[in-house]
Amino acid sequence: MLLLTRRETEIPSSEITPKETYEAFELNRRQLMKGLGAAGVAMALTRKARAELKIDDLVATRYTAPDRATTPEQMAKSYNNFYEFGEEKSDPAKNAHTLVTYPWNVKVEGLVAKPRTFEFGELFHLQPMQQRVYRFRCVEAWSMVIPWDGFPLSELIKLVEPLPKAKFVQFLSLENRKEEILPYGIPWPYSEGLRMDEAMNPLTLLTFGSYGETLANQQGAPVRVIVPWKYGFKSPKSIVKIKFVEHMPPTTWNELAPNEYGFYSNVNPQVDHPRWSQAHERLLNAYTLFPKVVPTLMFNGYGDQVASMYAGMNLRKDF
Ligand SMILES: Nc1nc2c(c(=O)[nH]1)N[C@H]1C(S)=C(S)[C@@H](COP(=O)(O)O)O[C@H]1N2
Ligand SMILES: [Mo]
Repeated sequence: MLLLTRRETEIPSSEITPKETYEAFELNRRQLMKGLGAAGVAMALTRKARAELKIDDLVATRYTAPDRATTPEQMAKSYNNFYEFGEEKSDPAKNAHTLVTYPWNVKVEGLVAKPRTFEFGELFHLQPMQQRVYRFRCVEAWSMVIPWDGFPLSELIKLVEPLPKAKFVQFLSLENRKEEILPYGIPWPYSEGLRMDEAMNPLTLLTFGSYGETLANQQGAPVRVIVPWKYGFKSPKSIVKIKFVEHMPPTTWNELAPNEYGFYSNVNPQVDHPRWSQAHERLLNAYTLFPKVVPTLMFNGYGDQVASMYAGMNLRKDF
């Protein structure tokens, strides 16, 4: 991991990735697209190919880490919330092997000029990969520091050309009642949403991997969204549909308990959850019996990049 600056700054790829590596990837990508076409690219990412894929070799741009140690990889992959696969933090790692991630399509629909269904391989090759080390804050007052691999969701959004009427984006996760269980009477499928400007923010990552490898099933393989300035539940896993809509879409937690989970759910140490404080968090970035407790940062520390989107809003009301 490269730690060049204290804060997340975009570092031109030329400064970090050897030029040859990036050019090789670009060449590879273009040859793949030209020689094989979309179907071929899709074929090139069969389940086996994907399992062997080192996303790290494809990373063209790297964001530097925050002032915190990175969570050990095994910790990030064994302490998860993925209610489709159980209620306990250890359940997803045990149960998510039943998730079938190939073939996988993501349907992009609604208020767009160019609706389109992407086969996973097409989606994967849309843009050069970036690695972004983000703070990740769960609403349950614990947090991790995770290197995610993907590219800004905005790149996909630009491609489908949203209509002026599109004001929100809804994400729907895989619905597979046969293999999965949803506790607390959570309705299928898991739904999340962002306002259009939030979805277009360069920090919002369409995510295919972590720690330089393809996502583990329990992390939401093969593709999820990561929104680092919001509580973790706003980062939907294993998505199959992206829908552009005019009105604020229904979202799983907001529907379930609107007084506890707002639509925006920006990380905010000043607005407590009705049942606990959000002022601090347990920092899960080292193997220790008593994790460090640190103050939670407004917008999870991403205020410079996101606060302007909420200027003039009452963040107690629109929590
Ligand atoms: N489909 C789906 N996405 C989901 C969840 C879920 O239960 N189902 N849990 C959310 C919650 S509460 C958190 S904290 C993060 C956890 O992501 P991680 O396991 O990669 O840390 O995923 C979010 N995305
Ligand atoms: Mo969470």
